[in-house]
Amino acid sequence: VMPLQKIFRVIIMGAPGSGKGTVSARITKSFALKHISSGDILRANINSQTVIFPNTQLFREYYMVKLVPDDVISRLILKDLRALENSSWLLDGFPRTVAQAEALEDAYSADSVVNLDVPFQTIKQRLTSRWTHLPSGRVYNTDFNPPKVPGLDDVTGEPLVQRDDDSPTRRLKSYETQTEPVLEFYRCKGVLQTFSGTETNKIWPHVEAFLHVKL
Ligand code: G5P
Ligand code: MG
Repeated sequence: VMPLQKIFRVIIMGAPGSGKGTVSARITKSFALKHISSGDILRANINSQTVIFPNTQLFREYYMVKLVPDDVISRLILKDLRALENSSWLLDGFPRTVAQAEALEDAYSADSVVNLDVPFQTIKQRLTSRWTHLPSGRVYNTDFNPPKVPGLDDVTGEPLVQRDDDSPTRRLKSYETQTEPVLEFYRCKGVLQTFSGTETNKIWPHVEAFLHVKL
């Protein structure tokens, strides 16, 4: 892991299923950044039945269909970032709306925003070969990272499910209307770096080379 000379704050962006989690895991293997994933934080909160989502059904509804309200997610993420005051971090899944980007900007400025630009058609194909363990949010892909036993979660052995076909479409729509304006927000600040492609393995070397120079 490459140690950093100064504190560095990086955001990774991209549509649902574009590979943010996969690329983040590779980044934190190579660079000393702490990975903060909004999706992981939300899932951890739901699993521990904390006050933010006392109702599992409500969370599922958010998780599958719509975004969590800006004030709820901003409060959660900023609390975690404050605990990392003197560390470098990699933020994944947040901000997803301009209101969230502004809330973040009030506290911290991003040094760099890595944008994964993957065609929607590729993402739709990817999501149809995707299987999810609903209680934990663990995801598998029958081509890319299959479960050890087909149809079963590696950790609990419980059955995996596929989301209804409609849900990727709706999530991509929400990305287009609510999250794409965030890219513009960072483009104006001069920190946006876009990486285009259809395969994570081909995008990754470019991201790695960029961060080597940047960090
Ligand atoms: P999440 O958890 O942030 P999303 O919607 O951003 O979820 P996700 O699923 O986490 O999307 P990702 O991290 O961009 O996608 O991608 P990934 O998991 O690495 O890869 C997706 C799949 O493709 C995996 O199965 C992977 O193995 C496979 N894959 C990767 N690369 C390749 C490849 O090259 N080829 C192939 N064939 N496969 C590949 O958010 C979840 C929910 O939480 C709420 C929302 O409701 C959201 O829907 N939420 C927020 N709400 C409001 N504001 C926020 N800031 C929120 N953050 C989360
Ligand atoms: Mg993710």
